[in-house]
Amino acid sequence: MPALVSHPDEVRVLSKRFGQGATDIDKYIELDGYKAVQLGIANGPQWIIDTMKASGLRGRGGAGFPTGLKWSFVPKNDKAKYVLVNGDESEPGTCKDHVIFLHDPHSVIEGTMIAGLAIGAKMGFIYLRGEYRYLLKIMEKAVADAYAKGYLGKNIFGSGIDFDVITQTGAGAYEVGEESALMESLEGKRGVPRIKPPFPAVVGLYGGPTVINNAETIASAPPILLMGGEAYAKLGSERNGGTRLFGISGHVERPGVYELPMGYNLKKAIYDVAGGIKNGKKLKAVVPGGSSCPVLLPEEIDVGLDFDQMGKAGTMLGSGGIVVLDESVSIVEFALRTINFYQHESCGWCIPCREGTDWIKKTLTRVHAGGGNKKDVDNVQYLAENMLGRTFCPLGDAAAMPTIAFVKKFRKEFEEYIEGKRVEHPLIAIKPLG
Ligand code: L3W
Repeated sequence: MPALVSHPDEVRVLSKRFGQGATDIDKYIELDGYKAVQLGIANGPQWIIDTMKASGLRGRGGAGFPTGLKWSFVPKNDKAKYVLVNGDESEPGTCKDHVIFLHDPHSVIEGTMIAGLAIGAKMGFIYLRGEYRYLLKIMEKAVADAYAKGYLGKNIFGSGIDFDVITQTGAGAYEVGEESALMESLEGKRGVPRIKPPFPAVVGLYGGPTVINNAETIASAPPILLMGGEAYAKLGSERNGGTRLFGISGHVERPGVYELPMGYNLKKAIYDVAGGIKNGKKLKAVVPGGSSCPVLLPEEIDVGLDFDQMGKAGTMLGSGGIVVLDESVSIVEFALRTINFYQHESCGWCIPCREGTDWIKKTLTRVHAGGGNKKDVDNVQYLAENMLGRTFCPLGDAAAMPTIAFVKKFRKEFEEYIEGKRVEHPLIAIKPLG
Protein backbone atom coordinates (compact mmCIF):
# COMPACT_ATOMS: atom_id res chain seq x y z
CA MET A 1 0.00 0.00 0.00
CA PRO A 2 1.58 3.36 -1.01
CA ALA A 3 2.48 5.58 1.95
CA LEU A 4 0.26 8.60 2.49
CA VAL A 5 1.92 11.96 2.04
CA SER A 6 0.99 15.30 3.52
CA HIS A 7 1.91 18.98 3.32
CA PRO A 8 0.65 22.01 5.29
CA ASP A 9 -0.73 23.64 2.13
CA GLU A 10 -3.14 20.78 1.60
CA VAL A 11 -6.84 21.45 2.12
CA ARG A 12 -8.42 18.17 3.13
CA VAL A 13 -11.90 17.85 1.71
CA LEU A 14 -11.69 14.64 -0.29
CA SER A 15 -8.75 13.26 1.62
CA LYS A 16 -9.95 14.06 5.14
CA ARG A 17 -10.68 10.38 5.87
CA PHE A 18 -7.55 8.98 4.21
CA GLY A 19 -5.62 6.88 6.70
CA GLN A 20 -8.51 7.00 9.23
CA GLY A 21 -9.81 3.48 8.65
CA ALA A 22 -12.88 4.73 6.75
CA THR A 23 -13.09 1.57 4.65
CA ASP A 24 -15.02 0.42 7.72
CA ILE A 25 -18.57 1.68 7.32
CA ASP A 26 -18.96 2.56 11.01
CA LYS A 27 -15.81 4.70 10.87
CA TYR A 28 -17.10 6.35 7.70
CA ILE A 29 -20.39 7.15 9.45
CA GLU A 30 -18.53 8.47 12.51
CA LEU A 31 -16.60 10.82 10.20
CA ASP A 32 -19.77 12.43 8.74
CA GLY A 33 -20.45 9.64 6.26
CA TYR A 34 -23.92 9.12 4.73
CA LYS A 35 -25.12 12.48 6.13
CA ALA A 36 -24.94 14.25 2.76
CA VAL A 37 -27.19 11.73 1.02
CA GLN A 38 -29.82 12.22 3.75
CA LEU A 39 -29.54 15.96 3.25
CA GLY A 40 -30.07 15.36 -0.46
CA ILE A 41 -33.18 13.28 0.22
CA ALA A 42 -34.57 15.97 2.54
CA ASN A 43 -33.96 18.86 0.13
CA GLY A 44 -34.71 17.19 -3.20
CA PRO A 45 -33.17 16.91 -6.69
CA GLN A 46 -33.30 20.60 -7.63
CA TRP A 47 -31.51 21.61 -4.43
CA ILE A 48 -28.77 19.04 -5.14
CA ILE A 49 -28.30 20.32 -8.69
CA ASP A 50 -28.31 23.96 -7.58
CA THR A 51 -25.75 23.20 -4.87
CA MET A 52 -23.52 21.36 -7.34
CA LYS A 53 -23.79 24.25 -9.79
CA ALA A 54 -22.92 26.78 -7.08
CA SER A 55 -19.87 24.69 -6.08
CA GLY A 56 -18.17 25.32 -9.41
CA LEU A 57 -17.08 21.67 -9.45
CA ARG A 58 -15.72 20.70 -12.85
CA GLY A 59 -15.16 17.13 -14.01
CA ARG A 60 -11.99 15.64 -12.56
CA GLY A 61 -11.48 13.09 -15.35
CA GLY A 62 -9.73 15.52 -17.66
CA ALA A 63 -12.24 17.59 -19.58
CA GLY A 64 -13.39 19.86 -16.74
CA PHE A 65 -17.06 19.95 -17.74
CA PRO A 66 -19.24 21.62 -15.02
CA THR A 67 -20.79 18.80 -12.98
CA GLY A 68 -24.02 20.53 -11.90
CA LEU A 69 -24.69 21.53 -15.50
CA LYS A 70 -24.14 17.95 -16.70
CA TRP A 71 -26.60 16.64 -14.11
CA SER A 72 -29.14 19.27 -15.16
CA PHE A 73 -29.03 18.01 -18.79
CA VAL A 74 -30.73 14.74 -17.86
CA PRO A 75 -34.31 14.87 -19.20
CA LYS A 76 -37.10 14.55 -16.68
CA ASN A 77 -38.89 11.68 -18.43
CA ASP A 78 -40.02 8.19 -17.41
CA LYS A 79 -37.02 6.37 -18.93
CA ALA A 80 -34.77 4.30 -16.67
CA LYS A 81 -31.77 6.48 -15.80
CA TYR A 82 -28.32 5.49 -14.62
CA VAL A 83 -25.27 6.84 -12.83
CA LEU A 84 -21.96 5.53 -14.10
CA VAL A 85 -18.79 6.15 -12.12
CA ASN A 86 -15.73 6.20 -14.31
CA GLY A 87 -12.95 4.58 -12.29
CA ASP A 88 -11.11 3.37 -15.36
CA GLU A 89 -8.15 5.46 -14.25
CA SER A 90 -5.50 4.68 -16.87
CA GLU A 91 -3.90 7.93 -17.98
CA PRO A 92 -0.13 7.60 -17.44
CA GLY A 93 0.88 9.73 -14.45
CA THR A 94 -2.60 9.53 -12.92
CA CYS A 95 -3.17 7.73 -9.62
CA LYS A 96 -5.69 9.82 -7.68
CA ASP A 97 -8.93 7.83 -8.03
CA HIS A 98 -6.90 4.89 -6.79
CA VAL A 99 -6.38 6.48 -3.35
CA ILE A 100 -10.08 7.27 -3.02
CA PHE A 101 -11.06 3.64 -3.66
CA LEU A 102 -8.31 2.52 -1.30
CA HIS A 103 -9.04 4.83 1.64
CA ASP A 104 -12.59 6.13 1.26
CA PRO A 105 -14.74 3.75 -0.84
CA HIS A 106 -17.99 4.83 0.81
CA SER A 107 -17.51 8.39 -0.45
CA VAL A 108 -17.83 7.00 -3.99
CA ILE A 109 -20.97 5.05 -3.05
CA GLU A 110 -22.51 8.07 -1.32
CA GLY A 111 -21.63 10.33 -4.25
CA THR A 112 -23.23 7.83 -6.64
CA MET A 113 -26.42 7.89 -4.55
CA ILE A 114 -26.45 11.69 -4.57
CA ALA A 115 -26.04 11.81 -8.36
CA GLY A 116 -28.85 9.23 -8.59
CA LEU A 117 -31.16 11.35 -6.43
CA ALA A 118 -30.39 14.42 -8.55
CA ILE A 119 -31.32 12.80 -11.85
CA GLY A 120 -33.95 10.30 -10.70
CA ALA A 121 -31.83 7.17 -11.28
CA LYS A 122 -32.45 3.98 -9.37
CA MET A 123 -29.18 2.33 -10.26
CA GLY A 124 -25.52 3.24 -10.22
CA PHE A 125 -22.51 1.39 -11.64
CA ILE A 126 -18.99 1.79 -10.28
CA TYR A 127 -16.54 0.72 -12.99
CA LEU A 128 -12.89 0.16 -12.08
CA ARG A 129 -10.03 -0.42 -14.49
CA GLY A 130 -9.07 -4.07 -14.91
CA GLU A 131 -5.75 -3.53 -13.13
CA TYR A 132 -7.66 -2.30 -10.03
CA ARG A 133 -9.07 -5.75 -9.30
CA TYR A 134 -7.60 -5.61 -5.79
CA LEU A 135 -9.49 -2.34 -5.21
CA LEU A 136 -12.67 -4.00 -6.44
CA LYS A 137 -12.54 -6.19 -3.32
CA ILE A 138 -12.58 -3.03 -1.17
CA MET A 139 -15.43 -1.53 -3.19
CA GLU A 140 -17.44 -4.77 -3.15
CA LYS A 141 -17.15 -5.00 0.63
CA ALA A 142 -18.16 -1.35 1.00
CA VAL A 143 -21.22 -1.91 -1.21
CA ALA A 144 -22.16 -5.07 0.73
CA ASP A 145 -21.79 -3.19 4.05
CA ALA A 146 -24.01 -0.36 2.75
CA TYR A 147 -26.67 -2.92 1.77
CA ALA A 148 -26.36 -4.61 5.18
CA LYS A 149 -27.06 -1.26 6.88
CA GLY A 150 -30.08 -0.74 4.63
CA TYR A 151 -28.47 2.33 3.01
CA LEU A 152 -28.71 0.74 -0.44
CA GLY A 153 -31.60 -1.20 -1.90
CA LYS A 154 -35.29 -0.58 -1.26
CA ASN A 155 -36.59 2.56 0.41
CA ILE A 156 -33.23 4.17 1.24
CA PHE A 157 -33.28 6.09 4.51
CA GLY A 158 -37.07 5.67 4.64
CA SER A 159 -37.44 7.94 1.62
CA GLY A 160 -39.52 5.63 -0.53
CA ILE A 161 -36.68 5.77 -3.08
CA ASP A 162 -34.89 2.60 -4.23
CA PHE A 163 -31.23 2.71 -5.21
CA ASP A 164 -28.87 -0.11 -6.16
CA VAL A 165 -25.13 -0.06 -6.82
CA ILE A 166 -23.26 -2.55 -8.98
CA THR A 167 -19.47 -2.81 -9.24
CA GLN A 168 -17.63 -3.90 -12.38
CA THR A 169 -14.06 -4.06 -13.69
CA GLY A 170 -12.72 -3.57 -17.15
CA ALA A 171 -10.19 -5.83 -18.83
CA GLY A 172 -7.25 -3.45 -19.10
CA ALA A 173 -8.07 -1.14 -22.02
CA TYR A 174 -7.27 2.60 -21.71
CA GLU A 175 -9.86 3.36 -24.38
CA VAL A 176 -12.63 2.26 -22.06
CA GLY A 177 -11.95 5.37 -19.95
CA GLU A 178 -13.66 7.31 -22.75
CA GLU A 179 -17.23 7.58 -21.56
CA SER A 180 -19.03 6.07 -24.54
CA ALA A 181 -16.55 3.18 -24.84
CA LEU A 182 -17.09 2.66 -21.11
CA MET A 183 -20.81 2.20 -21.71
CA GLU A 184 -20.15 -0.25 -24.55
CA SER A 185 -17.86 -2.24 -22.27
CA LEU A 186 -20.37 -2.26 -19.43
CA GLU A 187 -23.03 -3.49 -21.84
CA GLY A 188 -20.73 -6.42 -22.64
CA LYS A 189 -19.59 -5.23 -26.05
CA ARG A 190 -16.18 -4.38 -27.50
CA GLY A 191 -14.96 -1.16 -25.88
CA VAL A 192 -15.05 1.26 -28.79
CA PRO A 193 -16.47 4.79 -28.71
CA ARG A 194 -19.93 5.87 -29.81
CA ILE A 195 -20.54 8.95 -31.89
CA LYS A 196 -21.56 12.08 -29.91
CA PRO A 197 -24.11 13.67 -29.86
CA PRO A 198 -26.31 12.26 -28.49
CA PHE A 199 -24.47 12.77 -25.22
CA PRO A 200 -24.84 10.13 -22.51
CA ALA A 201 -26.91 12.54 -20.43
CA VAL A 202 -29.68 12.02 -23.02
CA VAL A 203 -28.94 8.59 -24.55
CA GLY A 204 -26.52 6.56 -22.46
CA LEU A 205 -26.31 3.17 -20.86
CA TYR A 206 -28.90 0.72 -22.30
CA GLY A 207 -30.30 3.73 -24.16
CA GLY A 208 -31.32 5.50 -20.95
CA PRO A 209 -30.20 8.96 -19.80
CA THR A 210 -26.92 8.47 -17.95
CA VAL A 211 -24.70 10.68 -15.86
CA ILE A 212 -21.09 9.59 -16.23
CA ASN A 213 -18.57 11.17 -13.91
CA ASN A 214 -15.04 10.45 -12.88
CA ALA A 215 -14.70 8.80 -9.44
CA GLU A 216 -13.10 11.91 -7.89
CA THR A 217 -15.94 14.08 -9.21
CA ILE A 218 -18.51 11.74 -7.67
CA ALA A 219 -16.63 11.56 -4.35
CA SER A 220 -16.70 15.37 -4.23
CA ALA A 221 -20.50 15.48 -4.07
CA PRO A 222 -20.95 14.49 -0.38
CA PRO A 223 -18.61 17.18 1.03
CA ILE A 224 -20.14 19.76 -1.30
CA LEU A 225 -23.66 19.10 0.00
CA LEU A 226 -22.39 19.19 3.59
CA MET A 227 -20.40 22.43 3.34
CA GLY A 228 -22.62 24.17 0.77
CA GLY A 229 -21.85 25.01 -2.84
CA GLU A 230 -20.60 28.55 -2.23
CA ALA A 231 -18.22 27.51 0.57
CA TYR A 232 -16.76 24.79 -1.67
CA ALA A 233 -16.39 27.18 -4.60
CA LYS A 234 -14.45 29.64 -2.41
CA LEU A 235 -11.77 27.03 -1.73
CA GLY A 236 -10.68 27.19 -5.36
CA SER A 237 -10.11 29.82 -8.00
CA GLU A 238 -12.39 31.71 -10.35
CA ARG A 239 -14.71 29.35 -12.28
CA ASN A 240 -12.79 26.42 -10.77
CA GLY A 241 -14.37 25.51 -7.46
CA GLY A 242 -12.89 23.48 -4.67
CA THR A 243 -9.88 21.28 -4.25
CA ARG A 244 -8.41 18.48 -6.29
CA LEU A 245 -6.17 15.47 -5.80
CA PHE A 246 -2.92 16.00 -7.67
CA GLY A 247 -0.59 13.08 -8.25
CA ILE A 248 2.97 14.37 -8.34
CA SER A 249 5.42 11.80 -9.70
CA GLY A 250 8.76 11.51 -11.44
CA HIS A 251 11.94 13.21 -10.28
CA VAL A 252 10.73 14.90 -7.10
CA GLU A 253 11.83 14.33 -3.52
CA ARG A 254 8.36 13.55 -2.16
CA PRO A 255 6.14 12.01 -4.83
CA GLY A 256 2.53 11.32 -3.87
CA VAL A 257 -1.10 12.35 -4.12
CA TYR A 258 -1.74 15.77 -2.55
CA GLU A 259 -5.06 17.60 -2.16
CA LEU A 260 -4.56 21.22 -3.14
CA PRO A 261 -6.94 24.10 -3.86
CA MET A 262 -7.79 24.61 -7.52
CA GLY A 263 -5.53 27.33 -8.87
CA TYR A 264 -2.57 26.38 -6.65
CA ASN A 265 0.70 27.35 -8.29
CA LEU A 266 2.34 24.49 -10.23
CA LYS A 267 5.89 25.61 -9.39
CA LYS A 268 5.04 25.67 -5.69
CA ALA A 269 3.45 22.24 -5.99
CA ILE A 270 6.69 20.84 -7.40
CA TYR A 271 9.21 22.73 -5.26
CA ASP A 272 7.38 23.17 -1.93
CA VAL A 273 4.76 20.45 -1.75
CA ALA A 274 6.70 17.66 -3.47
CA GLY A 275 10.06 18.83 -2.11
CA GLY A 276 11.72 19.93 -5.35
CA ILE A 277 13.81 18.04 -7.87
CA LYS A 278 15.36 14.83 -6.63
CA ASN A 279 19.05 14.77 -5.74
CA GLY A 280 19.46 18.50 -6.46
CA LYS A 281 19.27 17.99 -10.24
CA LYS A 282 17.94 20.55 -12.69
CA LEU A 283 14.36 20.53 -13.91
CA LYS A 284 13.99 19.78 -17.61
CA ALA A 285 10.25 19.59 -18.24
CA VAL A 286 6.86 19.00 -16.64
CA VAL A 287 3.90 17.05 -18.00
CA PRO A 288 1.24 18.84 -15.98
CA GLY A 289 -1.95 16.75 -16.06
CA GLY A 290 -1.40 13.25 -17.37
CA SER A 291 0.36 12.10 -20.52
CA SER A 292 -2.18 13.73 -22.89
CA CYS A 293 -1.15 17.24 -21.89
CA PRO A 294 1.44 19.31 -23.76
CA VAL A 295 4.73 19.46 -21.85
CA LEU A 296 5.85 22.65 -20.10
CA LEU A 297 9.38 24.05 -19.93
CA PRO A 298 10.84 25.16 -16.56
CA GLU A 299 10.17 28.82 -17.43
CA GLU A 300 6.49 28.00 -18.10
CA ILE A 301 5.52 26.42 -14.76
CA ASP A 302 4.72 29.57 -12.77
CA VAL A 303 1.03 29.01 -13.46
CA GLY A 304 -2.11 28.19 -11.48
CA LEU A 305 -3.39 24.62 -11.51
CA ASP A 306 -6.90 25.14 -12.84
CA PHE A 307 -8.61 24.43 -16.16
CA ASP A 308 -8.50 28.03 -17.38
CA GLN A 309 -5.01 29.05 -16.31
CA MET A 310 -3.49 25.86 -17.71
CA GLY A 311 -5.37 26.43 -20.96
CA LYS A 312 -3.92 29.94 -21.21
CA ALA A 313 -0.46 28.45 -20.62
CA GLY A 314 -0.99 26.31 -23.74
CA THR A 315 -1.55 23.04 -21.95
CA MET A 316 -4.28 21.32 -19.89
CA LEU A 317 -5.06 20.50 -16.30
CA GLY A 318 -6.22 17.08 -17.50
CA SER A 319 -6.43 14.37 -14.90
CA GLY A 320 -4.17 16.16 -12.41
CA GLY A 321 -1.19 13.83 -12.85
CA ILE A 322 1.92 16.00 -12.69
CA VAL A 323 5.01 14.22 -14.06
CA VAL A 324 8.33 15.93 -13.33
CA LEU A 325 11.33 15.24 -15.56
CA ASP A 326 14.88 16.15 -14.55
CA GLU A 327 17.83 16.95 -16.79
CA SER A 328 18.76 13.27 -17.20
CA VAL A 329 15.63 12.51 -19.25
CA SER A 330 15.87 12.07 -23.00
CA ILE A 331 12.81 13.82 -24.42
CA VAL A 332 13.09 11.73 -27.57
CA GLU A 333 12.81 8.60 -25.48
CA PHE A 334 10.00 10.13 -23.40
CA ALA A 335 8.09 11.10 -26.56
CA LEU A 336 8.59 7.58 -27.90
CA ARG A 337 7.39 5.99 -24.67
CA THR A 338 4.33 8.26 -24.74
CA ILE A 339 3.36 7.45 -28.33
CA ASN A 340 4.14 3.79 -27.68
CA PHE A 341 1.41 3.87 -25.04
CA TYR A 342 -1.18 5.51 -27.29
CA GLN A 343 -0.36 3.27 -30.25
CA HIS A 344 -0.78 0.23 -28.04
CA GLU A 345 -4.03 1.53 -26.54
CA SER A 346 -5.64 2.85 -29.72
CA CYS A 347 -8.79 0.78 -30.17
CA GLY A 348 -8.29 0.82 -33.92
CA TRP A 349 -11.84 2.01 -34.55
CA CYS A 350 -10.87 5.05 -36.61
CA ILE A 351 -8.07 5.35 -39.14
CA PRO A 352 -6.39 8.66 -38.16
CA CYS A 353 -5.77 7.37 -34.65
CA ARG A 354 -4.89 3.78 -35.54
CA GLU A 355 -2.55 4.67 -38.41
CA GLY A 356 -1.33 8.00 -37.04
CA THR A 357 -0.12 6.65 -33.72
CA ASP A 358 1.54 3.71 -35.47
CA TRP A 359 3.30 5.89 -38.01
CA ILE A 360 4.57 8.34 -35.38
CA LYS A 361 5.76 5.47 -33.21
CA LYS A 362 7.65 3.86 -36.11
CA THR A 363 9.29 7.18 -37.02
CA LEU A 364 10.29 7.99 -33.44
CA THR A 365 11.60 4.46 -32.93
CA ARG A 366 13.90 5.02 -35.90
CA VAL A 367 14.99 8.46 -34.66
CA HIS A 368 15.64 7.14 -31.17
CA ALA A 369 17.68 4.23 -32.52
CA GLY A 370 19.92 6.63 -34.46
CA GLY A 371 18.53 5.82 -37.92
CA GLY A 372 16.42 8.94 -38.44
CA ASN A 373 16.57 11.26 -41.39
CA LYS A 374 16.20 15.03 -41.58
CA LYS A 375 12.55 14.97 -42.62
CA ASP A 376 11.48 12.83 -39.67
CA VAL A 377 10.93 15.68 -37.21
CA ASP A 378 8.71 17.60 -39.64
CA ASN A 379 6.90 14.40 -40.56
CA VAL A 380 6.11 13.59 -36.94
CA GLN A 381 4.76 17.10 -36.40
CA TYR A 382 2.74 16.95 -39.63
CA LEU A 383 1.24 13.58 -38.72
CA ALA A 384 0.31 14.68 -35.22
CA GLU A 385 -1.18 17.98 -36.42
CA ASN A 386 -3.31 16.09 -38.93
CA MET A 387 -4.68 13.77 -36.27
CA LEU A 388 -5.89 16.66 -34.12
CA GLY A 389 -9.68 16.95 -34.14
CA ARG A 390 -10.01 14.21 -36.76
CA THR A 391 -10.46 11.15 -34.60
CA PHE A 392 -13.59 9.51 -33.29
CA CYS A 393 -12.74 10.13 -29.63
CA PRO A 394 -10.16 12.15 -27.69
CA LEU A 395 -7.53 9.36 -27.74
CA GLY A 396 -6.20 10.67 -31.05
CA ASP A 397 -5.91 14.20 -29.66
CA ALA A 398 -4.36 12.83 -26.50
CA ALA A 399 -1.62 11.20 -28.59
CA ALA A 400 -1.14 14.18 -30.90
CA MET A 401 -1.04 17.05 -28.39
CA PRO A 402 1.98 15.93 -26.34
CA THR A 403 3.80 14.79 -29.50
CA ILE A 404 3.46 18.24 -31.09
CA ALA A 405 4.70 19.93 -27.92
CA PHE A 406 7.71 17.60 -27.58
CA VAL A 407 8.76 18.20 -31.16
CA LYS A 408 8.22 21.97 -31.04
CA LYS A 409 9.84 22.60 -27.67
CA PHE A 410 12.71 20.12 -27.97
CA ARG A 411 13.36 20.11 -31.71
CA LYS A 412 17.11 20.47 -31.22
CA GLU A 413 17.21 17.29 -29.18
CA PHE A 414 15.43 15.31 -31.93
CA GLU A 415 17.90 16.71 -34.46
CA GLU A 416 20.84 15.68 -32.29
CA TYR A 417 19.63 12.09 -32.46
CA ILE A 418 19.27 12.33 -36.23
CA GLU A 419 22.74 13.85 -36.59
CA GLY A 420 24.20 11.03 -34.50
CA LYS A 421 25.27 13.34 -31.66
CA ARG A 422 23.38 11.34 -29.00
CA VAL A 423 24.55 7.89 -28.01
CA GLU A 424 21.79 5.69 -26.65
CA HIS A 425 22.19 3.80 -23.44
CA PRO A 426 21.43 0.17 -24.36
CA LEU A 427 19.41 -0.42 -21.17
CA ILE A 428 16.81 2.19 -22.03
CA ALA A 429 16.23 1.13 -25.62
CA ILE A 430 12.51 0.77 -26.22
CA LYS A 431 11.29 -2.71 -27.02
CA PRO A 432 8.49 -2.55 -29.59
CA LEU A 433 5.16 -3.59 -28.10
CA GLY A 434 2.98 -6.35 -29.48
C1 L3W B 1 -24.44 16.89 -22.44
C2 L3W B 1 -23.61 18.50 -23.94
N1 L3W B 1 -23.22 16.52 -22.01
C3 L3W B 1 -20.17 17.79 -23.18
C4 L3W B 1 -20.24 16.01 -21.44
C5 L3W B 1 -19.65 14.80 -22.10
C6 L3W B 1 -18.55 14.42 -21.11
C7 L3W B 1 -18.08 15.74 -20.56
C8 L3W B 1 -16.83 16.26 -21.17
O1 L3W B 1 -12.71 13.50 -22.64
C9 L3W B 1 -10.70 14.46 -21.76
C10 L3W B 1 -9.95 14.09 -23.03
C11 L3W B 1 -8.69 13.43 -22.50
N2 L3W B 1 -24.66 17.86 -23.37
C12 L3W B 1 -22.30 18.13 -23.54
C13 L3W B 1 -22.17 17.13 -22.57
N3 L3W B 1 -20.84 16.95 -22.39
N4 L3W B 1 -21.05 18.54 -23.90
O2 L3W B 1 -19.15 16.65 -20.79
O3 L3W B 1 -16.86 16.03 -22.53
P1 L3W B 1 -15.59 16.10 -23.45
O4 L3W B 1 -16.02 15.56 -24.76
O5 L3W B 1 -15.04 17.47 -23.39
O6 L3W B 1 -14.51 15.16 -22.75
P2 L3W B 1 -14.29 13.57 -22.67
O7 L3W B 1 -14.75 12.88 -23.89
O8 L3W B 1 -14.86 13.03 -21.39
C14 L3W B 1 -11.91 13.63 -21.50
C15 L3W B 1 -8.50 14.15 -21.20
O9 L3W B 1 -9.79 14.29 -20.70
N5 L3W B 1 -7.65 13.47 -20.28
C16 L3W B 1 -8.04 12.24 -19.82
C17 L3W B 1 -7.40 11.59 -18.90
C18 L3W B 1 -7.68 10.26 -18.42
C19 L3W B 1 -8.33 10.01 -17.31
C20 L3W B 1 -8.12 8.91 -16.39
O10 L3W B 1 -7.25 8.08 -16.54
N6 L3W B 1 -8.95 8.89 -15.37
O11 L3W B 1 -9.27 10.84 -16.96
C21 L3W B 1 -6.51 14.09 -19.88
O12 L3W B 1 -6.12 15.15 -20.24
O13 L3W B 1 -7.59 13.58 -23.30
O14 L3W B 1 -9.66 15.27 -23.71
O15 L3W B 1 -19.08 13.68 -20.05
O16 L3W B 1 -20.60 13.82 -22.26
N7 L3W B 1 -23.85 19.46 -24.84
